[in-house]
Amino acid sequence: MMKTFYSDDHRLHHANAELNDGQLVPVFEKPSRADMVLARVRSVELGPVLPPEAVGVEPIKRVHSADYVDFLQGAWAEWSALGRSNDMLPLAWPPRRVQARCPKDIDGKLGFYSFDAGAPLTATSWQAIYAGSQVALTAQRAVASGERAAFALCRPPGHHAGIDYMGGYCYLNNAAIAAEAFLDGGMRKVALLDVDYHHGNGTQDIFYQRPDVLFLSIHGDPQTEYPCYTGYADERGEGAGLGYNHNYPLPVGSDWASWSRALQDALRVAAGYGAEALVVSLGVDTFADDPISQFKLRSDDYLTMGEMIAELGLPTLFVMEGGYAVEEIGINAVNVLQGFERAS
Ligand code: OKP
Ligand code: ZN
Repeated sequence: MMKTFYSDDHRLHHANAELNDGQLVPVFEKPSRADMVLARVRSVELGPVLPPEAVGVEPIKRVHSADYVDFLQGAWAEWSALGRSNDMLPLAWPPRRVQARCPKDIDGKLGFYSFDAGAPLTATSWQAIYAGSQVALTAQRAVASGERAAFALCRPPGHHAGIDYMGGYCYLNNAAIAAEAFLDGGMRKVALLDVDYHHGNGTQDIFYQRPDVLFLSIHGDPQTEYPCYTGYADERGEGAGLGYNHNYPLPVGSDWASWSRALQDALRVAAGYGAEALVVSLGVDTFADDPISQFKLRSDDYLTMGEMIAELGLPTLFVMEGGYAVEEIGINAVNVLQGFERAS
């Protein structure tokens, strides 16, 4: 039995539109994603579904800057004070070679605290974003107190969110917040494996100069795939963190044969690291029918993925990230968890 942590508050984040191929289209990152995963958790009787505890904002500020968290929390009030009621989207960013200072104006702030226009904020987004972080932290507590594994059914996702910026549907980096909570609870080393189709640039940013979180990410080659500028294999960490960042960029069209070779290598690196816990950024947009991604994994492959992850033998926290083939997202995500359970 694996416990799932979940809050209905995710529904409070439902933006209207995003830019895709030069036009505004309905958002891919929508509430039905989490609803489908929850329905699958229930129909296969994975285990109990539990609400988050009120862990609070402090563990969030261990990972994100206080000014960024305050911005997220207060953004809508600033926006609506100007009489605006559409979703908030940034439209200007500081270019290279300027001394970027955060201005007073909300449009300036939006660009200052983001790296793309892919993270809209609505009137109630903060409540959903915050609830997601509490889901991750509550699931983390369950694993820290002895559960072999737990599932944080977070929405919106988090792995593109860096120390002080949002982007790519992500606002708070739930997986990074949970990894930090393991360390703050007394662990010395945590491994964070990101299996989402997109490079976890935010997670990489947060831990790039640190040796206490090993970051491993398997994703589409940044030469052609979002988030466009990071995820190359030669990004290996910096300073004390050198050697603790491992990227596995794979070409568009990669199938389970090549994807699982990368996973095998990542798991070998993780095994040699001596982690006391594993956090998995669980995106299932590697699925062959995903509408915005281009790997070729099939539903059964996710069972094997879970089995392989279980073989590490570490206390494991799964944190939901991407996956946009809504009809199959529940089957695919829960297959990872069932494969894990089967091999544990
Ligand atoms: C978030 B997560 C594709 C545009 C990509 C942003 C994707 C964000 C993915 N035409 N837009 O990593 O699943
Ligand atoms: Zn993704």
